[in-house]
Amino acid sequence: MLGSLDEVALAIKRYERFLVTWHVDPDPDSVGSGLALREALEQAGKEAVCISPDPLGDWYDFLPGVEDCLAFQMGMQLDFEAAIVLDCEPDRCGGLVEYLNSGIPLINIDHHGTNLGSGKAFCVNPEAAATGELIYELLKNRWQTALTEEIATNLFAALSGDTGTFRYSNTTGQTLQIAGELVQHGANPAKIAMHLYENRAYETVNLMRRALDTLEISEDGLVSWITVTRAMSGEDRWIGQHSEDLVQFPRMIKTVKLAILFREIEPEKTKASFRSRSGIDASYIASLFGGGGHAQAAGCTIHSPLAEARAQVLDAVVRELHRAQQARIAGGNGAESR
Ligand SMILES: [Mn+2]
Repeated sequence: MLGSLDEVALAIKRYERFLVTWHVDPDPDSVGSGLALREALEQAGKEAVCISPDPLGDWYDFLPGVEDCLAFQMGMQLDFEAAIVLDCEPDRCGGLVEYLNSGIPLINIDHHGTNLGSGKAFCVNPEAAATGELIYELLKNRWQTALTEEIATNLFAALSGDTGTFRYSNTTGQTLQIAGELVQHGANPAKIAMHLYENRAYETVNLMRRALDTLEISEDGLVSWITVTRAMSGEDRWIGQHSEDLVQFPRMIKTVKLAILFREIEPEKTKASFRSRSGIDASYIASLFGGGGHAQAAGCTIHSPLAEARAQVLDAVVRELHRAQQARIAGGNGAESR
C-alpha cells in the first residue's frame, strides 16, 4: 500500500469545498465510490460536487444522487479548495487533467497497483478489490459516517462492478463482509445486479452479437480476442463504457489464460483491454504500451490503426506467455511476483 487512509482523512479535514472525480470511461466502482464519498462529505458539513470526465450513461440512473453529478464540459466554472481523484491517477481524468494540474491540492484514493501515488495525500491499496472498499473503510472507520441506504447502494454497486459480481479472484472475505454489511444497510443485490447487467437496449445486445462474431483464438488455445470496430459500435456509448462485458466472452473459454478486447476508438487509436489468469500479468503487458491496471485486469491505448495495434499487442503477448512459461520451468514464480 502506498500512502494511507489516515493521511487522506487528515487532508480532507483541512478543506471545505471539494471536486470529486474519477477516470474517463467511468465504471460502477468509480461512480459509486464518488457518489458515496460526496454524501459522506455532506454529512460532515462539507460541500462536494461530482464531475465525471465523461457523461454517464443512463444505466447509472438508479444510483442515488447521480442526478446531481455533472459531466465535464470545456469552459466549465471550476472553483474548489481541493480535488479528490478516485480509482485512477489524476492524469486519467480526461478534460479535467488541466484543472487538476493547475496547483489545486489533490487527494487520490485508488486500488490500481500501477498508480504510484501523487498529490497532497493519497492511499493506493492494490489489495482492495475496489476503490469502493477503501471509501467504505474511510466512512466507517475514520469518520463514523451514517451508512444510509443511498451510500450502501452506491458502495455495493462499486464492489459488484469491480469483482464481476463477486466472481473474480480479487473477491476476498473482507469484500463479502463489507457487501453483507451494505445489504444490512439497505443495498438490494438483485436490484443492483439487474440495473448493472440486465438493463440493456436490444441494439446493444445486438452489437455484442456482432462483436462475438469476431472471436479468434491462438493456435495453442491460450489467448483469445474479440475486435470491435467503429463501424460496429457506432455511437453506442454502452459499448464505449462496457468493454468489460465484451471481454468476458473470450474469457469464458476453458483453455484461455489471456482474453483481449480490441476496440477501434479512432482511425489511429486502438484500445486493448486484458483479462488474465494463471500467473499472466496483464498489467505488465498493458504497461509495455503505456497502460496499466491490475495483474488480472488491465488496459492500454495504442496510437496506431486497429490491425497494426492488434498485431503489436499479440506479438508482445506471445513473448510474455513464453517468459511466464520459462519462469515456471525454472521453478521460479516470476510472473506471479512481478
Ligand atoms: Mn476500480
